[in-house]
Amino acid sequence: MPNFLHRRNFLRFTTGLGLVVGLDYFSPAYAKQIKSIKADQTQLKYPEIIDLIIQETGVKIGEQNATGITVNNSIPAPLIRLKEGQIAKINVTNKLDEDTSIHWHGIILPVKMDGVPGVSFAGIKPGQTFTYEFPIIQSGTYWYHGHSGLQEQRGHFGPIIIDPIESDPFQYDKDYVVMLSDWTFEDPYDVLKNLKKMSSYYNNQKRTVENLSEDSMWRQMRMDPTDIADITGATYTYLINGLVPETNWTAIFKPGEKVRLRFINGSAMTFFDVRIPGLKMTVVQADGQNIQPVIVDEFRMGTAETYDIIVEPKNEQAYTIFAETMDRSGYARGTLAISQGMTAPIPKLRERPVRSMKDMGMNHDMSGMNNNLHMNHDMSGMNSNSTMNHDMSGMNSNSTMNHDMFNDEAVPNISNDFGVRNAGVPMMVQSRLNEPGIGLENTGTRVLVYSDLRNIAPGYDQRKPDREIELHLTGNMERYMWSFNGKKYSEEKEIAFYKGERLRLTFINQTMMEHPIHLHGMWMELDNGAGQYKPRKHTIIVKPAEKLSVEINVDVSGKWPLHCHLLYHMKVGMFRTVAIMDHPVEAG
Ligand SMILES: [Cu+2]
Repeated sequence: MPNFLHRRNFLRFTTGLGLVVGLDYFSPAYAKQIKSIKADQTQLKYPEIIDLIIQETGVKIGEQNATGITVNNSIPAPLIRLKEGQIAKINVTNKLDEDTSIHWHGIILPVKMDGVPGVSFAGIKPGQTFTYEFPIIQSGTYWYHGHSGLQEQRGHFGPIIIDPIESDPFQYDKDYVVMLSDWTFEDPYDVLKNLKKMSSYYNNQKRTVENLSEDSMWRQMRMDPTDIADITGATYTYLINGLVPETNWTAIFKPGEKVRLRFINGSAMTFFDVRIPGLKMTVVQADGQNIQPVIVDEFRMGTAETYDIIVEPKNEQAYTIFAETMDRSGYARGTLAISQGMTAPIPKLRERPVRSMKDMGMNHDMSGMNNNLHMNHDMSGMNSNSTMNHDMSGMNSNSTMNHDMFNDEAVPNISNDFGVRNAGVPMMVQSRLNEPGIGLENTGTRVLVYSDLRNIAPGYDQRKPDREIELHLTGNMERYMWSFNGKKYSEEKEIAFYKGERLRLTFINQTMMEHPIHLHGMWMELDNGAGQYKPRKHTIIVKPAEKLSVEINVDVSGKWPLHCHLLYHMKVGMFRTVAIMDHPVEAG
């Protein structure tokens, strides 16, 4: 370490997004923080070998001292910059006293390099160095993080940029990573314990319900209408590039320049709503994939999603980069400005949203029905299709059978009773891809919706799916149980995909929370009405009482995780291993 950076300063400086491995290894973060990473890619030297060291380090989060899990002494971990077509070779040394790992989120790679202990490899033991080596066959904005225990919550995550061989189909002058995260000074295992004891532990916003019959309905759903986030600003500090709102991470522009901002939601549990008051944002990438540009005022990011946007500030002024949490309990904040030290007004937190009948899978015209009959939480009478149709005469159950095209009609949720692990079963499920999501319905501004996303080019495989699998997202908020099909990972490990098939995977969210579902190793092409231009995603938000489908080319081998990317949901069991099997031989 250069001696002008004695330890204390070094720690402080490295809490900004600073170190670019292999490029300017020793350049301190405060210098990097204000520099655009836009570079002439023909001049950039991409490192052949990258060395990462994972250890516990003292860090400063705002003014407070803490201990985090750092990579090369930094939270977030250093930016890894690679070039499409190269071989990535990354030595990861574990200096913790427990096992660790790195998963390369959204990167298509050989299964042994995917970095999930117990699924793809054995993990990295204390003192051990593991070398990841894989060809880079894509470009865009991604990220990496620990996949061991709850290490990710303690700082074990960082950004990845892969520069394309052929330049991106949009222009920009400045380029910045904006990595969002949530930090707690509590031990993450205590956080989990608290949630298990009382799911509303971090929900200081419980409302007083005026309407008794509605209240009893919520209780039967084992939900409270203010359950928007399990973990809130009550314990979380929200960070941009490792910095608290007061530190005000700042990106510099000259008026008239096009600024690319690579937003990465590296949080453990937080959905962010992002806007830059005074500027229109042109969304050009989603999950690292170029899309047909969409101009918006605001967009929502589920945990683990990425969006690249271009803004073109014209005035000599400052603009606030405002990432408000979905539950409105806090925000991360940075600034776009013509020089360091400038600030712009910080918007007020908006009113906290409450869950609606639609989130419960009920339409308004069904509000008169007898709660006790229909909302009983064990729903033992619900399996019968005829009961449902009798009560909800207006519904068209045939629409469930149409697999060929996107369709957004509500369908009765005739699926199963998944037992205690599934507390409230929505009456109906429907597509919600054209909804911006809870709290963003009536902003009066243009908010990105999933049905806006259209891949820049037609998908490489236009085969119709051979087969459809349904996966139910299930939960019991009151008991903090989260699962698929009512079974947690320890009870049911695997789902089979068949090698070579084109699969339609349909998610049905039986819970009243949004879940960002992540599939490793394969793209999910979201069936959002874009026809041949389905966007490719690695992480997809499934809204309460939503039914949505993705198509997957099963062109890999091995075993790959499929899980909710809310860290604590994954931890308690909302996780499966996808096992790639040979196609069963047809009898006869
Ligand atoms: Cu979840």
